[in-house]
Amino acid sequence: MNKKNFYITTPIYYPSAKLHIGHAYCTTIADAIARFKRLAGYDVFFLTGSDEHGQKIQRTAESQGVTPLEYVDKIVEGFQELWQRLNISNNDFIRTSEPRHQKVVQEIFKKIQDKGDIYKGSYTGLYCTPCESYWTEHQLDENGCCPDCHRPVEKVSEEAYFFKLSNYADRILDHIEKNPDFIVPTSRRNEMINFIKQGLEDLCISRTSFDWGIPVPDDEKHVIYVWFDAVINYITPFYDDPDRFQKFWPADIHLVGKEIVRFHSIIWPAMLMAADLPLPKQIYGHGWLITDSGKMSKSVGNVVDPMLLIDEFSADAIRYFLLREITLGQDGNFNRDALITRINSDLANDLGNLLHRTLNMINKFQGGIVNAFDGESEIDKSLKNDAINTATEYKNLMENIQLSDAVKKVWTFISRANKYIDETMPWKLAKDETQKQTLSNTLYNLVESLRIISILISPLMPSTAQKIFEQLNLNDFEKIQIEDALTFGKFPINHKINKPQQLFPRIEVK
Ligand code: ME8
Repeated sequence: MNKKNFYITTPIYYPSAKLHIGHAYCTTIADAIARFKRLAGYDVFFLTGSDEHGQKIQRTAESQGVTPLEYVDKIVEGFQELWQRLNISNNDFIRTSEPRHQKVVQEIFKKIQDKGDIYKGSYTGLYCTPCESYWTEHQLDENGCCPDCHRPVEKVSEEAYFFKLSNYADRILDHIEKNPDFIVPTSRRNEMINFIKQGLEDLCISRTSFDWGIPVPDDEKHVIYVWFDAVINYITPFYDDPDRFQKFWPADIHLVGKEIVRFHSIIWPAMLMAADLPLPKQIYGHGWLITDSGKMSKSVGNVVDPMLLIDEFSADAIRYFLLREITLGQDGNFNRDALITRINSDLANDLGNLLHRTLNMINKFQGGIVNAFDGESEIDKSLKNDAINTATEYKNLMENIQLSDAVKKVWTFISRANKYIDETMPWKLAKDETQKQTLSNTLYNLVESLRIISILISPLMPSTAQKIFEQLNLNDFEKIQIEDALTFGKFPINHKINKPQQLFPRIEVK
């Protein structure tokens, strides 16, 4: 049988500074989706990377007395270390300074140029260097500054190549209107429709004022505009490999922050149309992490370093918080107190206690052996129904990328299983010889619930899921599939479990 394929991307981040928790947020979401799709039997390609060219990087490198490549090499190493520590399962990592990327960008440029949709002209415009964006007068904010970052723009005049974006306005509008899921959420879609209806101007796609970029083919005085270069990363890994191109392109989801939806849903599709390539299926614009002092941003200096958070609380605790606390598509608050509350109540308490109590009782009352079950009470029946309903609803929610709701579903079931312990009182059953089978049934239902829970949380908190698997002494964690969570009663009988070990220590609040 042919495997189903799935391709998801994150933005490729600028190595102009270390990454903050906002970047970790986007990459964690993409990772949870990628892992869920693998769990659901898809052949997944998950891509992230670094967007290394442009004037801003060149200036920063110069100010530090190093070459741009020396400068980015070091920062990008930090990106990769962060993704490793956060347990990100990307299949490839694109650096736009790599020759494999340069080659594809030049080929696409040439292809569009040969077709007549790239021409040479002269450009005078208002340029925001931090955002690498040109703006027209009417797009500036009320202070005449960049509408995205609100910093001053510079008037720049240069000979330049242009991409005939204006040629594609009608086709793109038509595509957006005919494909309601092309831009999600709807608020972003409406913004894009309004933006296009105001008219699209041709896009200046080359620069001569600096040289840290990919040269324009046959005109090396120009480097290609960093956004034209960057979006092409999404096809770089398989552009020269027709089988893989066929397999993974078009991408299923470009997950991006809401501020760059425009580049992904208008400019990138127009470039693809010009190059006669299919368009991505969906652009998902997620919201921002806000701190008490506003949107987290490198230049404002209110960033939270994810590496320090991982050191302090563990990768899975951070992943849990990001996935649970913020509804995808909306802005969300990042707050240390809220993080600690979640860790203590949901992880240490709800999940940790369920595992600990269950394994402890099996060790204490049955010598660590999970016995066969026989018969079921009304309470057992309701727990089993809840388990299956939870797994089924979780699957639907994850398929619809309602991650936070999916997490909440699982935790409702965890609370329910804890309550089952209180209702059935295994410590009482253990004192009564005639209740031996009921005790076995109860403990069976609990470990089986934990098996299902560990499968459901595996895309969200992969190392915690694996730890639970190990404590349950189950094998083949790597081979689990979502179907394994949809049937109650798969836990092996006469099976020896391990001693419980703490998953999340309680954080003392000073
Ligand atoms: O824009 N909250 O790179 P970038 C949530 N290189 N997400 C945030 C965030 C916040 N406070 N801050 C950043 C670029 N992000 C380009 C992309 S793609 C072809 C080129 C996330 O380093 C969010 O996903 O500025 C946002 O879109 C991305 O980081 C911007 O990263």
